[in-house]
Amino acid sequence: MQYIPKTYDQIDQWNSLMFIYGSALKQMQVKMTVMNGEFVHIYNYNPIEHVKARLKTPESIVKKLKRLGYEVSTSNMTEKLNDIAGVRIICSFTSDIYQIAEMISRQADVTVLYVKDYIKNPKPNGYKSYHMVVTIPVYLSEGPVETKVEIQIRTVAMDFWASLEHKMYYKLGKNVPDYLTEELKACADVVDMLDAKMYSLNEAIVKWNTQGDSKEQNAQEDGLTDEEPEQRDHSDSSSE
Ligand code: 0O2
Repeated sequence: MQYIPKTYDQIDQWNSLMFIYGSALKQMQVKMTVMNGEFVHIYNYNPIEHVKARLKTPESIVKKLKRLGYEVSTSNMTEKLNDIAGVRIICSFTSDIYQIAEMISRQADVTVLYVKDYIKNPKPNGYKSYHMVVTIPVYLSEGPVETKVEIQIRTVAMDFWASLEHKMYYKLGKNVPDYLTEELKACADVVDMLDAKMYSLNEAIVKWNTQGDSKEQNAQEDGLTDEEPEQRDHSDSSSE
């Protein structure tokens, strides 16, 4: 964020910052809804299962700044933290993730600052997700304010794992027995397997449907649709 508007500066910097981040989140949510709607309209398929948006809590902001060794200030908050506004997009298949990421990058007013692909390069604990840090302009009366939003894109299965791991372990950090770490890693492998299986199952269903459609089309071209044999039977019997 390059500047904090003067009018807000006088009132309350914290509240005005959170207002701007909150507005950026709302804009991202609208973008997701439009993108998903367009996809349904064109391909009759919705890649996005659901979207969660959250503003980082004051406690979490202070904790993260301290953990990173920065003084707690509004300027450090906007400069050093990239996930004050966060959007999580949950989709069905890994292939959807890259398609959604591509659609987001193509948006004219979105600037991708960087990407962390924890799907191609999972964390040692097994964490998988696709992270993008982008900026989006929030249009205030004094002009646009480029605002950072962290976007996490993951499958339902990856989200299930990450949510549980977050509750059980991620925030505790150290002092967790090794066997728990190993169990969580083993669960992450199961998630991998499930995602791969569901993907190939879906591919098989799509292929089967497409074959069904082309058989139907061929039959129609040959004059052999489902209804026609019946009609032929009637005409045959009437002629007998
Ligand atoms: P919370 O409570 O979700 O806010 P960067 O922002 O890129 O400068 P950072 O923050 O280390 O550096 O980025 P990273 O590694 O991409 O992680 C950002 C967020 O991803 C985290 O935010 C988590 O939400 C999620 N995340 C990253 N690693 C893990 C993990 O191992 N397990 C789980 N469950 N989530 C993870 P916060 O602020 O750490 O937490």
